[in-house]
Amino acid sequence: MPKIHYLCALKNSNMSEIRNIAIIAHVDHGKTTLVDKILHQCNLFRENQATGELILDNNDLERERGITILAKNVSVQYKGTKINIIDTPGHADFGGEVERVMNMADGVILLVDAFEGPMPQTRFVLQKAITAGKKAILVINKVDKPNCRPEEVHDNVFDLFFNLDATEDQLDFPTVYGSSKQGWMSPDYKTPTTDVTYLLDTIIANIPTAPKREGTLQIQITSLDYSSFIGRIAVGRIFRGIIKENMPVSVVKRDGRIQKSRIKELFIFDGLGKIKVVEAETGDICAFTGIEGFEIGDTVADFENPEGMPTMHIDEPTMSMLFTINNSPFFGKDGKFVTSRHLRDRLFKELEKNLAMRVEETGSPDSYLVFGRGILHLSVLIETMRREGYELQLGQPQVIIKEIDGVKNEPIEVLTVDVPQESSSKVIDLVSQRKGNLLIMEPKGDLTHIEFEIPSRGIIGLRNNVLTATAGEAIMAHRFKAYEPWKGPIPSRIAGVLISKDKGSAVAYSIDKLQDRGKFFIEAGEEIYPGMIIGEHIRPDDLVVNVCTEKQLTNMRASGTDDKMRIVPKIKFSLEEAMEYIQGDEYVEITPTFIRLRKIYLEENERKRMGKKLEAQ
Ligand SMILES: Nc1nc2c(ncn2[C@@H]2O[C@H](COP(=O)(O)OP(=O)(O)OP(=O)(O)O)[C@@H](O)[C@H]2O)c(=O)[nH]1
Ligand SMILES: [Mg+2]
Repeated sequence: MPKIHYLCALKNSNMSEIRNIAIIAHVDHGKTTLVDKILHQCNLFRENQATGELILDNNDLERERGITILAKNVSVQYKGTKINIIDTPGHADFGGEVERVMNMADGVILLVDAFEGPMPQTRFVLQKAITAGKKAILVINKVDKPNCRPEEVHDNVFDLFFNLDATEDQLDFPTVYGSSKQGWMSPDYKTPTTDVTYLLDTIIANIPTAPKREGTLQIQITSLDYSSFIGRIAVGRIFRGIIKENMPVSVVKRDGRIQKSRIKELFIFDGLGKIKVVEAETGDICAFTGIEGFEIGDTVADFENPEGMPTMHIDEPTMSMLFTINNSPFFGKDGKFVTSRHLRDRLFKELEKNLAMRVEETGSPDSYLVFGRGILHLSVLIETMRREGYELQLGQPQVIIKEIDGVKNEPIEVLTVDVPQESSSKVIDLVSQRKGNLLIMEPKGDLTHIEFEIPSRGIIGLRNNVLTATAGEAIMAHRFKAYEPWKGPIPSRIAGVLISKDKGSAVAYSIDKLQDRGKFFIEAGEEIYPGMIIGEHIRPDDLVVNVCTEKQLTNMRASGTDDKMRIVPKIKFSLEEAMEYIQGDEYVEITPTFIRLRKIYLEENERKRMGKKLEAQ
């Protein structure tokens, strides 16, 4: 969370011109890098401030993963104009956030990687921008990359605008070429410049000035900032009128109800942070406290004569997972927060700031159904909870099925895979098994670009298989398309698992003996318990194995034979991989230091009984 500077500026020093622009793109195309460079160049870094890369991706998870999770506002002064820039996340799970925050902008920078070209999320965000009537500037980024193809990518993007029904005016977009990483933007990719001023000038020349609307106050709360000290801070663009600190206002809720309230503190964006102000003018983007229990989409309006603004669309969750307390034999060994009360409080607290998340009670006080926008959206919460010291268990992720006109419908996604030509048939096989339909197959540089339509169910767990089949070379991206009638059963995980019979420490000798039965997820010395999943079986059924037995030391040469052991390194799952791996009768056990897989029923007889029961149903 950027630091708030408590400078009391009387008024925004520059009352004349404001430009509001959102920067949108597919994941990893370089948005945050570009915004950082713009900030850098507009000289916002005082000498003692860290000037490392990607200062904007400021929470731990964002930094570690190199992705943006939350949209962020920054602001620079350039040639006497204030430019508010909204950096958005590129991952499909956060697409709803992009659509929403775009409401605060009068134009967008569409960033496209000069090698990859338009990807599924490029199409999605551009579609939203075009429909919302925004003017765009195309930035073809990463032209420093070898094998990049800026001209071809430019033509592809033009076709995309055309196919998305852009107006004549929108089709007439300016194009800027450059390298965010190297910090330059230019009209021509063959002639690098030394800075990003060409882009800033293009913004000033092409993005309309924020209109100054006279009249009573109207701000729609579009996003929120969260501070552990202040709590929730509303963020929105002043559509009409001016806003002042301590001003009495009326809040028009989504359902039309009106709530009297008062603005407390008021901030505008400045560089990476915010500054406290006494008033802010029409067209600017501001943040404020004082409105109790606000919701996204609420309009903050005149105290006497409130006028609401049209409600905005908020994305529905697409996936759910059962979160339950840890009841494995190792519960409480690692975490600080382990009870159902802890879990409940933490999940409901999350709802205050996580806009696309929902939590539902189940029949049991130990379990909650958590609804989110996809695996990444849910895993970000889980990873955060681990770091805070929680232990919990997760059930298999489920896509949300809808009944439409009496017919069972499921979410369908567009999936693109870029892969070396020789691996393309393997990818097509894997995707077809999961009810994917091939739409397009064409060359892209020295790769083959393949596009499919596939049920969301089929994508869960697919990435791992595709990467294995292509020696890690495939680049995959997917994006929700629509709900369509149920496509029928999809084969689940093909392999069975190896399940531990005993409690204790895994022994190298025993693991070694079982290596022909499958691949292990544990290594010697790891503590395991009965019912824990310790490997993948080479056959489709599950196998209970004992890996806690030491070799019987019958003679002195025993240690010599141990030297011959060549244990294949264990398969280490990331959190997301674990979430995608498990089946309906399994859990992922999460603690601050461990990710373990287990059967829900730890005891073999019970497992069999419950399995038969399920089959009978
Ligand atoms: N070669 C090259 N790499 C770049 C360039 N711009 C960004 N990158 C790299 O691309 C990766 C992604 O950059 P980010 O700026 O985090 O991308 P982003 O679009 O903000 O990603 P999300 O927020 O996750 O959607 C980083 O490793 C950058 O260093 C560029 O111009 N050239
Ligand atoms: Mg980013």
